Amino acid sequence: MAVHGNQTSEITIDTAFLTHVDLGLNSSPKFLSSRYFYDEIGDKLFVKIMNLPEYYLTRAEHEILREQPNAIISALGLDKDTYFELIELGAGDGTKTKELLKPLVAQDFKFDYLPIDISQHALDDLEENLKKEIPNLSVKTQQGDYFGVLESFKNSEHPKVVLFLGSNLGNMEDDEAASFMEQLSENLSANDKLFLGLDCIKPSAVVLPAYNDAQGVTAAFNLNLLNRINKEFGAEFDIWNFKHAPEYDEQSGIAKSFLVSKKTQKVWIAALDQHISFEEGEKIHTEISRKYDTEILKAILSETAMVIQSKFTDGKNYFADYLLIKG
Ligand code: AVJ
Repeated sequence: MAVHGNQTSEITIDTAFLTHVDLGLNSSPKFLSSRYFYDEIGDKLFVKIMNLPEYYLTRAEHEILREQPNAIISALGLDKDTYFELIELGAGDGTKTKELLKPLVAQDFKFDYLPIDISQHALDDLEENLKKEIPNLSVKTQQGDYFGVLESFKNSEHPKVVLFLGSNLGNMEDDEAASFMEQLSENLSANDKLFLGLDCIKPSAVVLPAYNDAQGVTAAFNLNLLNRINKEFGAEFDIWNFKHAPEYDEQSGIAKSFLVSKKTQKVWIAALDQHISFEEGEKIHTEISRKYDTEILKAILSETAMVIQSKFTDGKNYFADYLLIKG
């Protein structure tokens, strides 16, 4: 998986997370950020989500990478004699990426693969797996959040290809996504590439079930945020008093997930020395999963030096991988 939150033991308090909980639950309307979904349990639930019949995103993008690797590689316009860095933001388990790594190695391209993830554990697993499956691949893992690592790009004068897959950009509001892309663009050099995976705008009948699966895995994933607050901050959320409620606006292409209070209640959070009050039906906004089309992507890129060079889609046109080039 990709956008991991901080991995925190129960002894150390994640103060950034606590400050966020204080802010988000004392705001009106209430919110919590999806970046905190990914503790150990959240990571496991997300792996389950990727395998759900309703969650088409991962399968659609995997199909693109599995069926069009050579078209993608040729679009990257790489020179076989020039070393480059293949950087992946939020590498996760590398299942999809291997579809590109294998032919790149087989075709003798000169490159290092630099997967970046906030979770050292995920990186160690990935490195071990790649050693077995693609022994000739040079892997240099980097632990950290995207922004810290983006800065370090500047210190390297090698050509770069950045992978940002899985529609992880969709977890950002449009203004955040725009400034993220600006920052990324500023840290790249002319001709560097970004291969960006985005979920496409499509009917509600397809999108909503992906965020409201029959087995309730996505509900458990969303509710785990409250369990995490219980564990880390001595809170007393009873998750049975909340329900998972996703919404999707077909017009804008924005999916949002909420946790809705089933009744009027007060919840104690020890680390904040505070009760949080909820009315019946009151929502906590926990996630945005934006869907894109080319116009929306262009708007997000408008303040950057990045331009769209090509677009790859799956057979159902559910998902798109855009190849962007820094002008
Ligand atoms: C990992 C951000 C792409 O928004 O679709 C899956 C996370 N949330 N089910 C998404 C997620 C609920 C996922 N991303």
